[in-house]
Amino acid sequence: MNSALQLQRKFGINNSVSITQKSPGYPVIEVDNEHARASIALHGAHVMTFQPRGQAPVLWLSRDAVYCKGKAIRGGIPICWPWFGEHPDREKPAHGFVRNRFWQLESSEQLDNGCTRLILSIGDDEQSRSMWSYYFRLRLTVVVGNELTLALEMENLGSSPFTITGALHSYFSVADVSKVDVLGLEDVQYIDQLLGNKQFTQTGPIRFDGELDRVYYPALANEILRDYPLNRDILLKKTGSCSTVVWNPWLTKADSMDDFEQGGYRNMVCVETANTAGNVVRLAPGESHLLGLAISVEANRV
Ligand code: TA6
Repeated sequence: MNSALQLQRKFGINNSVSITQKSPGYPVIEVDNEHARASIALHGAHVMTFQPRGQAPVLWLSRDAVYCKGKAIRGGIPICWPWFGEHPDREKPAHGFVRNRFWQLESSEQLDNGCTRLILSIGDDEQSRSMWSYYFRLRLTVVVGNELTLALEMENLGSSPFTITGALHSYFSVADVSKVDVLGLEDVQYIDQLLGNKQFTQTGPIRFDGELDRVYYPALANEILRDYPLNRDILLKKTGSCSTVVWNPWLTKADSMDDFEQGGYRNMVCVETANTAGNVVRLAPGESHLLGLAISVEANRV
């Protein structure tokens, strides 16, 4: 992988894209255009921050996040692939391995509408095949504008079919987790990961007064994270995802994670654009699938 300086020379764009580094060998793409600011680490192709002009930050990022190879960044939008959650073989990392590895930056482009488009990719190698024996390529296209869009294209490059689960595991920033509603999942079935994966049906908005960890399926509708103190709605439009995971660790679980800043659970909600539990993605040789998410902010429409 190139150094931040080499990447800057190749991909930097005046008044739009610069390449910095969290530490030597840990490059970060900083986008600052007329619509918004954002930052993306090449490690995990991890969107860390997104802030449209005139808005408070949209993504939550832990002050205690760890920036080193092999450790997923706490916050932002981790890419969970090719499996979601714990692997039966506990030797293998939770939420797959692509969030723990450096991706390649393929291109940076300033668009006529003032948005900035970045493409990052990763493929299989000996190390990945030692954990998961398939041949694949992932390509993430990120467009930073007033809306942030992510399009994760996953392709089977091998001669055997494979199935995956995965998610865009988005951490959203909220003023107070006890004063938000998650809308769009009303009447959807969910499994409660805290109650032995028992199945329930959602009635009304999702609200938080303690640890919550649920997989909603089938969940095809767009969702809204309504933040009453900030008087704003975070709109989530998704494609290629049939399940949605909603999570807040609350105090005890958050405190058990060294990279979760003290009290940070009060200012974050995960609404994750997923394919997991009842819905896996099966790719035949040569086939691909697109998992997409568009994040935008509007004044609260209540
Ligand atoms: O998305 C919810 C979840 O699966 C939780 O159970 C919790 O494990 C969370 O993901 C974070 O996982 P991580 O491996 O990033 O600490």
